[in-house]
Amino acid sequence: MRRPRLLLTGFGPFPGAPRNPTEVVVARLAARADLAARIEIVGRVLPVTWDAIAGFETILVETDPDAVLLLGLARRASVVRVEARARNRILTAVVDAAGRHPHARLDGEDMPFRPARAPIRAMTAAIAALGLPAAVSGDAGAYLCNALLWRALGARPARPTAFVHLPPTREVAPRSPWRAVDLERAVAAAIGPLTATIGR
Ligand code: PCA
Repeated sequence: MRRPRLLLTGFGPFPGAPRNPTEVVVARLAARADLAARIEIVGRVLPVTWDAIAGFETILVETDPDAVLLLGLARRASVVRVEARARNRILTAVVDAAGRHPHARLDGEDMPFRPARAPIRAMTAAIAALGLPAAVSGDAGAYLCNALLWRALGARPARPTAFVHLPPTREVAPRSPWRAVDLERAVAAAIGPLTATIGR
C-alpha cells in the first residue's frame, strides 16, 4: 500500500516578520526519516503574496495530496494555535511581501466561515500531551494565512485540511520561550491525528 501523502506548507518572510519559522519547520519535517516511514511529506514554502494564494490550486493539482497541513507564523501568539475555521474576511489595507494589496473579497460562496476539515481537538491535545502549550483558535486573522485556509477548504476534491499558526521563535522574538525544535515537535504531533482521518 502506498503511504498517505501529506502536503505541508509554510510561508516565507513578510512585512514585520523578516524570518518565518514555518520555513524551517517544513524543511525539518520533510527531512525526517521516522515520519517518512509512515507518510510521504511533500514540503512547500510559499511566498507571502496574494499571487501565491491564487496559485494554490495548482500546487494541489501537482502534488495530489491525501491531506493538507498549512503552517503560518502568528507574530503575537504565545501558544501553538490550531485553527478551527477560515473567516470570510480580508484586510485590504495591509500589503503582502511584494507590497501589493489584496482584492476586496475572498473567492467562493458568501458564507461567514469555512470549518477546517480536521480533528482540531485531537491535534491540539496531541501537542499539549508533549507539554507544549496549544489551543484551538477560532480566528485565523484576516491576512494571507486565513486566505490560504479559506482557499484550501474550497478546493475539490475535499480532503483533510488544517491550519496551524506557530508562535515566533526566540530568533524572531527575543523573549519567546519557543525554539524551532519545539515547533517541529508540535507540528509532528499534530500530523498523526490529521492523517488518521484520511479516507474517513
Ligand atoms: N503569517 C501571516 C501570513 C504568513 C504567515 O506566516 C498570517 O498569519 O496571515
